[in-house]
Amino acid sequence: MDSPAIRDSTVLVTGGAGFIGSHLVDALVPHNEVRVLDDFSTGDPAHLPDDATVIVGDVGDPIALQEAARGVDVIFHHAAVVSVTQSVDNPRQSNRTNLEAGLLVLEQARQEDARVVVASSAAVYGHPAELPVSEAAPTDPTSPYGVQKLALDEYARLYAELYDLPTVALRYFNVYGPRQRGPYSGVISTFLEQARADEPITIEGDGQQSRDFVHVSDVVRANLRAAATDAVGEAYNVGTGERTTIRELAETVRDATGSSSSIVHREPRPGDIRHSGADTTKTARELGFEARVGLESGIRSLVERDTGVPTRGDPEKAVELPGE
Ligand code: UD2
Repeated sequence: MDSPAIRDSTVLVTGGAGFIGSHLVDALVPHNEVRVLDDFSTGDPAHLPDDATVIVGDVGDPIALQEAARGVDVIFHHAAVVSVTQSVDNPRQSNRTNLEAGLLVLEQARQEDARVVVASSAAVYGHPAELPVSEAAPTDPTSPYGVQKLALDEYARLYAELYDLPTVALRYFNVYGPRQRGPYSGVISTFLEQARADEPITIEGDGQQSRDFVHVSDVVRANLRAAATDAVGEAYNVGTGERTTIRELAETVRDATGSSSSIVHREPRPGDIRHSGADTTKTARELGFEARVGLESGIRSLVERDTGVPTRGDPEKAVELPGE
């Protein structure tokens, strides 16, 4: 394994019990003093290693945040309302967590002179005019969630410019991997659950829409790079550069599970993005990051984790990693 990009530091992971945050905590814990601020609204305490210090609280609560951030070198800001639908239903509530709390984190980082890595999203692009979509493409979000992530992403850049705060915004494409579950968890975990239960795999629309699926272990590696880079004050796409249609995905999941599920089509999702895929040039050049886990092997490792069937290589490897 490569040597870790961040060592002997005191770090805070907001949303550290969540899907992405908890994998990041696992990667950081062996070499750093790690604090987690999480209200467990969607995160799971069972995901947290014993070595992390847990502060149970809302990231939007200045007192809790102040306590959690005291003396830290880096804040990884992953606390968020991740459901796009929830943001449409209640824009003010998601704004409070996704934007106002993010601003609090940036302010707290100024006090502590800490680096901040913020979780941004491909949602900032809305319907991309060109594919693959580069960081220089126009931003045109189609949901309150996207607007909130865009504002946070812009604030991160502005704090670098105005206050010389080292910030990095990571624009995640479609992240998948172990621990992703629940009603807003994404198409891969939904298809896997359906396939395991031999229930119909439900494609919304014609299945020709496409996404750039990036494994959570790669997202963790991107965070570790962001914690170390000199190229701050920038936003970076975090994807693989490969697009897969939802139809192909359904077939890949069915094959990998050996399921007898049928593949059925439902009504398309209103407002669905047709195609989404990252231009990874800037991230590779400036952040020195490229995704390593291809979709098929990523899905295979998820299936193996569940069935316990050992296959080629180490199924845990894709999640164990990080390091540069
Ligand atoms: C992703 C992010 C979201 C936001 C958005 C920005 C996830 C989980 N969500 O939403 O947070 O950043 O990108 O554009 O990464 N689908 C089916 N059948 C199902 C479930 C989904 O066909 O049972 C389709 C769905 O209609 C869509 C595609 O799969 O075309 C991906 O859906 P998703 O909810 O996993 O992610 P997405 O791209 O809408």
